[in-house]
Amino acid sequence: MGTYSEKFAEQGYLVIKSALCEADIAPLIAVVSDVVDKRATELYNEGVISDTYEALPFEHRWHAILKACDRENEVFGWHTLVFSEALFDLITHPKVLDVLEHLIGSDIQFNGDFWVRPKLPNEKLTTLPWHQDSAYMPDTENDTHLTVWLPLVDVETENGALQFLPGSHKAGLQTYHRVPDEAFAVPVLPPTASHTEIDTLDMQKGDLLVFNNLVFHRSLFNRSDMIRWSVDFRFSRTGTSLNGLWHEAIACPARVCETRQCPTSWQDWCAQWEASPHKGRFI
Ligand SMILES: O=C(O)CCC(=O)C(=O)O
Repeated sequence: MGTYSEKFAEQGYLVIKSALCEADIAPLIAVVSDVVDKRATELYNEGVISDTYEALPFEHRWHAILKACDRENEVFGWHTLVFSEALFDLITHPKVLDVLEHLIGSDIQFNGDFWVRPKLPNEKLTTLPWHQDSAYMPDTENDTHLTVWLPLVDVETENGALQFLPGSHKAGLQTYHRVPDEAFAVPVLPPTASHTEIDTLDMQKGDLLVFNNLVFHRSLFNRSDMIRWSVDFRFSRTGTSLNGLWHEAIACPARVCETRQCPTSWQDWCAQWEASPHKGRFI
């Protein structure tokens, strides 16, 4: 497994093909599908739509509902809507933690940050510019924070794959500024000027991507007619300061060295969530 960590150190990211199986991901897809179904029923009962598009597959239904009422995604990602045991089980899945263990050791904390992204066709809101995650997580650039990103549908260039600049983490956190019409801060200097190689990640359901908080990446425009659903969550070595990040209140230990088990139960995490100040702050 030495190659895992060597490649990760060199590139700043890593894709593990078929790390998970259909049964590992299906419960979260069921949660997301339920959210879509509930929203469709509400809109139908309010008389806003005349069809709930029940027969449409996961990768089309939410888009069809929004199109029918001439609406768009209100947010780039879903948080509270998908808070569930299925999500917790995926975040703390031994297969996920086994990958992380090769990179940061076996004392692993979940940082509390998670998003399910409904990336719609032709949508700017969910098309993220070149960035390093530390640009959006103040005071994290001196520690390692890992994002695990899982496609919930097969992903390729056409429907909004992620692109990476291999090795770009080695130059550290760059300077960012806000520009008109961009929802996210962007680097002052375009990173492609110093990194010519762009790696576009075609990924299948079950593949696992892990990347660090300093590697440059972006999310392509979705030019297909399907939704590019994905989920991502973040981790660090236990004890790494989260410096008051908004999700700190729902951070928890995910694996302990002695047993290599997750010491946090779903009930524990639920209790943290119930007590957290940001509960309900995000959709
Ligand atoms: O899922 C995406 O489209 C973007 C994800 C991303 O850039 C991130 O998690 O930092």
